[in-house]
Amino acid sequence: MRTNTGQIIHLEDYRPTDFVLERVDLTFELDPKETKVEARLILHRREGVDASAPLVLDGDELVMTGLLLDQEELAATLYDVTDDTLTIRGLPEAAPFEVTITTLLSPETNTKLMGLYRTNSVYCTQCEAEGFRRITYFPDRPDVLAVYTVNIIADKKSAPLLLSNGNYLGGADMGDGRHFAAWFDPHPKPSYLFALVAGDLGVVEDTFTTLSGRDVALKIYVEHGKEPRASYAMDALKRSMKWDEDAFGREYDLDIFMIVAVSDFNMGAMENKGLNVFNDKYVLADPETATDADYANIEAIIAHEYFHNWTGNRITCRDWFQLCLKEGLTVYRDHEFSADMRSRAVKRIAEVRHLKSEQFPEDAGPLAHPVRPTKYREINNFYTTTVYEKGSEVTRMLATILGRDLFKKGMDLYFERHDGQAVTIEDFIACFAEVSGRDLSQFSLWYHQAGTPLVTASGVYDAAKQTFTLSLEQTVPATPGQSAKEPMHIPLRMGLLLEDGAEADLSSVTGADITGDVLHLTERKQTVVFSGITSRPVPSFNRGFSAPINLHIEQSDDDLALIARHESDLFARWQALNAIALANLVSATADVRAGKSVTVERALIDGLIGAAADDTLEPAFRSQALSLPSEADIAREIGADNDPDAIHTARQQVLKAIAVTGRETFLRLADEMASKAAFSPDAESAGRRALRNAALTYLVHGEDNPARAAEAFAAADNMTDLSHALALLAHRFPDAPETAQALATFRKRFADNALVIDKWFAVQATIPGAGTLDRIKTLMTEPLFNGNNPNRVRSLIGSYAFANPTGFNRADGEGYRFLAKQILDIDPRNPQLAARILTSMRSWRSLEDVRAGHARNALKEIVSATKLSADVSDIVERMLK
Ligand code: 0A1
Ligand code: ZN
Repeated sequence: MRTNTGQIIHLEDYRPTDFVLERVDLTFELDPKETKVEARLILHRREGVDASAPLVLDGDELVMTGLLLDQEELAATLYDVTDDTLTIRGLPEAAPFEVTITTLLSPETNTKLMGLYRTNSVYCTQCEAEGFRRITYFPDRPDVLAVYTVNIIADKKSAPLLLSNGNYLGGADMGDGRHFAAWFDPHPKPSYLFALVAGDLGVVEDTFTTLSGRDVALKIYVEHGKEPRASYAMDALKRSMKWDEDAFGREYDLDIFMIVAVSDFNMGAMENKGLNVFNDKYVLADPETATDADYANIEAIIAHEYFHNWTGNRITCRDWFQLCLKEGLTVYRDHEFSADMRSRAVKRIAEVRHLKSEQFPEDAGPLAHPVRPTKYREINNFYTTTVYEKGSEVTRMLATILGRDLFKKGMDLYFERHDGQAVTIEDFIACFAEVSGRDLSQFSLWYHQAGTPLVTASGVYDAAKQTFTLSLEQTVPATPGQSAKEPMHIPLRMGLLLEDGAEADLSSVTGADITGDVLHLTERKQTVVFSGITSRPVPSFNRGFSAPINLHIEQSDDDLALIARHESDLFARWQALNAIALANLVSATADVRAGKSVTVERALIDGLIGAAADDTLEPAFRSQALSLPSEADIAREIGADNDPDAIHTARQQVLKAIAVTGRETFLRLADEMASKAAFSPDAESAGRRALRNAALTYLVHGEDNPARAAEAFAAADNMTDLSHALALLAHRFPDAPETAQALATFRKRFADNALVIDKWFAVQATIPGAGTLDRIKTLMTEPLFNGNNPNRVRSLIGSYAFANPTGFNRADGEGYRFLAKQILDIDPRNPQLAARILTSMRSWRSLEDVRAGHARNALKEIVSATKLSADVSDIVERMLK
């Protein structure tokens, strides 16, 4: 295990390397137990660097069996090896030199899934962030860009396929049962983008002609027999390639683009140059086994990894502090792609729901950090929703502030100026400052200040003067290591809705800059006066969620209902409905805790049912309108002293009240939205399924028996409907014989499809209530469960900890103790996975005292364990601080 558990890396300590790496030649002789790697590195001393400076290379769990300098064995006095470095002294002053390092690896026993490992008999690598140093000693940092040649030698029978980055050079039979292949990648790249895959896989092939007329071979490799399930991914890939040309003018730059789907992977996917490696969950789909959400995820992740070819690969990060440079920007690009492929408003609603449920809690808890952090202990722990999703929102705000044309100009300049470089956020921002002539220093605070800003707004209408005066105030909460914050530049898209349904003209204004419908909030406090307002206006703020903030405004349900009915921005309509629902759910929770009966407001019931019944709106939007804030959303809104059981009870009662009143509407929708055509994964068909299933959810909650859900389960002809019916049964009627029957049927039908069985695990892990823990313990002894596979662990243990508020937050603390035990069990095998699952406890301080006490004790149990990984100790210590 790595021992650098105490070392903190600081941004301010960044220095370029002493040596410049020119070329890398790698030769792999693959063997499950003993793979030999020979790495030839051609380097020279950087100009101005002291002639006595040694070369220090990174390593991690390596066994070195050879070391040559310019093909000569190196005297033992000229080098040192420690657990994580190789230091070589006495190197030439100016001339280039060649270091040849031989290492031995054991892919089969590499359970961390970093470096070279085996998954289902396939050799595969994962090098981001610091996995390359587990292959050979190397300057393993993103600002070291080199050209790679890779030779792969392996047994011909078990590994007929030998892949690496770049273009295929050639190969040959070696006459001894082995064969070899050589690859050359002409684009200089950092080591984290290196990849090698070898094994026996099936392939789906296609071609794409780029905008300049070059033909690119496209290949998606999957396990034999699964080829038909890769056709949607191929389609998404071709659409991504075309979109990046149309939207950003970015063309692909190699003769071949490959994707390999593997079943053991710590994350979603990886953008290695020309050879993306994917968690198979984000490649494989067909109607029988994939839900509409799975299809949407595949489309988004295929696009994300492909888009990295320019934002990440051609232009990469100078150091890992700049991770958002590639991730925030690439998420923004994949969001825009999906918005163009699907309904923009519905996509935005889903993004904001995700941002609020994942990033807002991170930003409000002990793990909060800036989008561009300034220190880290374990970089793996910074692949966070803040870096990714908030990073994307920051890019979106830049586009909002600059407007479409200037944003595009800035991107063009960025691509032109920095192609082939490893750069910083400052370099990125400078491009936009230059093309717009704007000072973006205040805007840059979004990268540097953690915490979700809170904007409070109140308005006064003066009928005599026909003015509307808006008082705005922003505060950014204190976060770990940052107590005092500066005011930010918050671009608030807004409208003033008038009595007659029209919108006020915002151009006559004092106290703030307004461009189009964007109000630029830049001071701590701002008083903004709009003139020529002919009736009391209803302000609608943060259209399209133009800024990732919390907004507090006293607004009556009537005003919110008006927005929900008349806003021209569809997202804002949903936002208003959601605000009505959230306020009602919070007060319902207080009612439950006070032992009172729950009040469900008319505005909520009418608003939801009205939206659901409105045939002029697209079905996907109506299903989003019907979907109440989650229990976690309610807890976040309450903020402190949370009782998850009370929240659950309150939400169930509200659901039931809506179900009873809206029964006729829901019956009609369940019928009208039923599909008459063959399954298609397109957004419009998915929207109809979503609306039908939302209606079914209410109907089932309004009834006291599982008949309707059981019937839906029996009738389902696709995985979206089937898994939805299964969840309805299990969550609403966990102990009914119909549920046991459906779970058994599902298991039997899909026992040979691990990805579908993950849904079966997740459904059971998220059954509300204290009894679920025992169910999970039993499921862990299931032959279909495999504690070494990250997807299995995430679907059973991860779903429980992240997505089962009542089950996990048992008042007796058993849920936390169980998780602590699992973390300590997983950590030695796979620290990254353990650390990520542990972040499920990030909001423990907002629980009521008894639960918070149990949670603290469980965290203390982890922290006091001997031999924790850097990954887990970093997370647990920050959570306890
Ligand atoms: N760069 C990838 C994410 C990624 C990060 C670390 C990994 O290590 C296991 C794997 C993937 C992306 O943004 O898609
Ligand atoms: Zn990414």
